[in-house]
Amino acid sequence: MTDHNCIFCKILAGDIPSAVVYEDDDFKVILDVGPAAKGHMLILPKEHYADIMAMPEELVAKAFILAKKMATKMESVLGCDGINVVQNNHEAAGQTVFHFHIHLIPRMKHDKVGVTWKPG
Ligand code: DGP
Repeated sequence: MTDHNCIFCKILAGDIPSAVVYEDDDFKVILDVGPAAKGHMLILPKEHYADIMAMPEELVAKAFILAKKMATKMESVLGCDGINVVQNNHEAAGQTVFHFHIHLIPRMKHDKVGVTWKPG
């Protein structure tokens, strides 16, 4: 299902351009438009779910398995020292786009990346 008011649904439909890193039947992985660090990616399910609570368990599991695969690839391709895997739910936790997504943020030792989300 698609939410026509959702910016990520518009990206997934190709109505708004994005830099696509990976795609399969269930997900697209794109670069974040306002990266916390170079290579900051977002894993987006193709179906619209507002947050993790709204999403079927099987798809949540697939999303985090994909996060593991992308993080492994990210480490070998970018040579980063660490990776933040972040997933915000509801405004109080820092969610600004209400379509489930997982952030993958490459980190380097001693980098100056600020924490852009609230811990909840
Ligand atoms: P969150 O705060 O967890 O809901 O993260 C939303 C992220 O989505 C934020 O890091 C910026 C990113 N974002 C917002 N609009 C766009 C867009 O139009 N394109 C892309 N690629 N990323 C976007």
